[in-house]
Amino acid sequence: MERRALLALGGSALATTLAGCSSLGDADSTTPRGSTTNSEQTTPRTPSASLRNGSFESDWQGWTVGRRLPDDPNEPGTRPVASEAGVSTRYASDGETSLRVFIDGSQDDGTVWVEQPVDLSQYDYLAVDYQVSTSFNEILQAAVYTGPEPESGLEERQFDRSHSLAGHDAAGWKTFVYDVTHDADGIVAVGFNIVWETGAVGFLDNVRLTNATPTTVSPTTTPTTESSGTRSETSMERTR
Ligand SMILES: [Ca+2]
Repeated sequence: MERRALLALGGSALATTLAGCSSLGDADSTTPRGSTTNSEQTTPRTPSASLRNGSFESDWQGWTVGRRLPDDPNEPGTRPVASEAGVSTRYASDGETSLRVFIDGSQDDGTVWVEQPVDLSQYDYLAVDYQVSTSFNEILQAAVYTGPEPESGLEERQFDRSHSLAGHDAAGWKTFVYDVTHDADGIVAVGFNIVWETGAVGFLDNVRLTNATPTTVSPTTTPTTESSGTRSETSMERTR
């Protein structure tokens, strides 16, 4: 448990990460990292043949964090609204950990995701388990992208946000399946978009690429995803 404490990007120079990806790296992820600049995006990344660490059981291995965030309304032009991305043991649909994302929705807008380069030519589907709710108040949206890596990074409009996290018959883990149409090297990006003027936390887990129809999970009326209470969120990336 200690190992996962304080995984992260600590974040002071927030503006530099506004539209960029922050490398979380594979080594020593317990060491807080400073903010990064957009120049890191120009570092060539080698797509792997398969998705790595899709269940977030190996800390951040394979993933980098991306953001498109509006200005903090209290400090326009100075910094973006707050956000966090962390590997959490609070809930998991597979294994023991999942991805936790927080976004301050005070501007009704903002997208935070994790991404990695993958050779997509072997795959027809991307499946992601998201935590869904019974509330009809849609605050967060699932935001998913597969395709070529844009030179200047992903933008909100490029994400598939068609699957709703709200209005389900029961709360818990639900698999959303997306067609993979890009037949070459590209990226997989999974995360959240906020559309309501409040802060919100979302969880996703078990990201997988398949060439056959993926197996899926759906919440039952008796939620089974609650942990015993002895687990806790131990890793966090905070941007301010
Ligand atoms: Ca997991």
